[in-house]
Formats: sequence, C-alpha cells, structure tokens
Amino acid sequence: MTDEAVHDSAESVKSAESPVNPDSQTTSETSEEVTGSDEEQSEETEEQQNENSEVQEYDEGLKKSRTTFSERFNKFLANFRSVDEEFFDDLEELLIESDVGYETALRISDELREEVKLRNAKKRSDVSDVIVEKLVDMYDEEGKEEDNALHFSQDDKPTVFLFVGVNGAGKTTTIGKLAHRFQSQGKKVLLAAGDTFRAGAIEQLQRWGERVNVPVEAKPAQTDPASVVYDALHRAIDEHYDILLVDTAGRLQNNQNLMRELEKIKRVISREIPEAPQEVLLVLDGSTGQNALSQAKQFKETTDVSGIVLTKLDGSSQGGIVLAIRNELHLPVKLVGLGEQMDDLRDFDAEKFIYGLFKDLIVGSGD
Ligand SMILES: Nc1nc2c(ncn2[C@@H]2O[C@H](COP(=O)(O)OP(=O)(O)OP(=O)(O)O)[C@@H](O)[C@H]2O)c(=O)[nH]1
Ligand SMILES: [Mg+2]
Repeated sequence: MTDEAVHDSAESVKSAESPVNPDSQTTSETSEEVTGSDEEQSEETEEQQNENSEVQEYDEGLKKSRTTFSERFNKFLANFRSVDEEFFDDLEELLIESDVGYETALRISDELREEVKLRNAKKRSDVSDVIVEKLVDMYDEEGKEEDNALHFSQDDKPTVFLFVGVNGAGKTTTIGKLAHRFQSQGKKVLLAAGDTFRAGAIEQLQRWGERVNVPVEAKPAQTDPASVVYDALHRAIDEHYDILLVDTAGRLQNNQNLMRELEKIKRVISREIPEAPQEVLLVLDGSTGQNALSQAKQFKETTDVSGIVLTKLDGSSQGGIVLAIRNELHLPVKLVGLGEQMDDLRDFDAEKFIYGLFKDLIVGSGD
C-alpha cells in the first residue's frame, strides 16, 4: 500500500467516526481497507484513543446542554408522522426553543424544506439525517473565517485581556479561572479590579487573587476605573508581568454610561500599550439564551469585541446558543465555562461541541 493510500484510508476511518456520518457499514468497509503495518496501526490507535478520551472529557462537561438539546429533538422525532407544513412549523418552534436563534431557525427550516424535497426523505431516520447534516454544514460554513485562538503580545510588553459583559455573566469568575491557567503555565499574571461600581466586586476579585495566588491592582469603590487600569498597566510594564486581566463593571446607572466607561478603559489601555488589548472578551451566560444574544449584539455595536466566553454551559443552557452566536453574531467563542471552580474553563473546540450536541441524536435516530 502506498503512503498516500494509507493516509487516505486513515482519513476515511476518521470521517466514518464523525457525527455526521455514523453509518456503521462505512466503518466496517473502511476498517478492512486499513491494512498498514502493525506499527502504523498501533500508532493510529493510540492517537485515536487520545482523541476519544479528550472528546469524552469535553463531552462530560457539556452533557447537560447536550442532553437538553437531544432530548427535545428525539421527542420531536418520536412524534414524527409525515413531512408536512405542520412538521416544519413544529421544527421551527423546537429550534427557537433550543436557542439556535430566530433567524437561524427560519433559515434552517427553509433550507430543509428544499433539501427534504430534493432527497425525497420520508422516513424518520432520513429526515433526521438531513436535519443534522444541514445544521452541521451551516455551522461549518458560517465559521470558516473564525479565529478562536487567544492572542498574546509579540514583544516584551504585557498581554492585556479586557473582560466585558452584563452583571452576573461570569466575568470575574472567568478572570479567576484564566489567572489560574496562566499562573500554572509559569506566566506572571496581574489582575486589575476595574469594576469599581461595587465594593463587593473588588473584594470578589481579591478573593480570586488569593485563591490562585496572583496579585490584584485595586483602588477603593467609586474610583474612576480608568485610573485603576492605568496604574495596573504601569505596574505590569515596570514589573515585567506577562499578562494583565482587566475586570469591568457589568452594570452602571445606565447602559450608555457603561459603554462609555468601557470605551474609556480601552482607550487608556491602547494609549499605554498600542498593541493592547490583545483580546476584548465578551462574557455571556449561556443559560440565558436569547437574552445573551441580544446583549451581545449591543456590546458588539459599541465595543470592539474579539471573542466570546460562554459560561454556565454546565447548567441549563440549551446548547443551541452556540449555533446562534455563530450564525447571528459572527464572533468566535474562545472559551467556555463549565462550573464555578478554578479548573472549570476550557478552550472552545467547535468541532467537539457539535459532536457532543448531535451524538445522542444520531445514535437514537432509528426508525
Ligand atoms: N455553574 C456555573 N456558574 C458560573 C460559571 N461562571 C460563573 N458562574 C457563577 O455565576 C455567578 C456570577 O459570576 P461573576 O463572575 O460574579 O459574574 P460577573 O460577570 O463578574 O458579574 P458582575 O460582577 O455583577 O458584573 C457566580 O456565582 C459564579 O460562581 C460557570 O461556568 N458555571
Ligand atoms: Mg464581576
């Protein structure tokens, strides 16, 4: 077998395992094709095993959102009688309830009408396959230009991440978790208590600082947050910190004040370090569904958001919110929060997420 052929068949094994193509026949056909040496095979198995256990770990954390999504979907398909107008109306409703977003729900059901007709899908399993394929295709297509990596300073100046989002979204908690991650990687981390609106917010960040052993630059409540950030920036530069994480308020007297304050903080950062902030991360509570989406639209209009942190996916999130963010916001989800503890933060892997979301659905999609 040529190198190319080995590569090809390895690829097809991989794609046979993918969630969109769970056809068991394909799997057995392709596994017969893989006839490389034992060594090649065992290497590949190990790689696959690693990949599988990573998927499993990730999957566990997102179990709740996944279950809610697939339970609804499976229930819907269990009641399936025929593909008629009522079916598409119900599907639309289901998608909206699953937080995929209104526009996305309409678009999916429109495109599905065409596709179902085109393929003459009548059986439940066929229809279910078309739906899943369509959702995955759309998700892939919309995410082509997305860059979900975190960006860091390219010179010896500190990297600055600015966190924005409404109150209760999880900004302060995410900062604590991220400080812990960077600290464990041997980086020198500083936090800035830029939420001076409430004394409690400053104390909360200080508690996180103590917990993860990272210093916090803070001033008394009601101080201009831009001045706290200014001091933090200079401390970070002078004392050679690698990373500065800036907390901000989620609520002020009104939204206009909040947006103005965020702009000012951002201006101060860029004036002191022109390449910074390397990231402006909008933190969204995944369990608030459409509410999170409309907040995000507002922040996106007024602030240069570079990515999303989606929190509380361990809770009652519908999962579909991830599709809505991609299709309607066009902002990459860079991190996800899966709990309240310091280790409950993950990089977001779009492919694994979509795998988790549809896994049970496909397994249970028989006639
Ligand atoms: N289950 C769960 N809870 C979370 C997660 N992230 C944050 N929380 C909780 O959500 C609540 C609000 O989090 P904060 O970090 O205080 O939110 P914030 O955006 O800083 O809020 P303000 O300071 O009021 O603007 C806290 O009780 C957190 O423990 C998560 O990923 N999963
Ligand atoms: Mg906070």
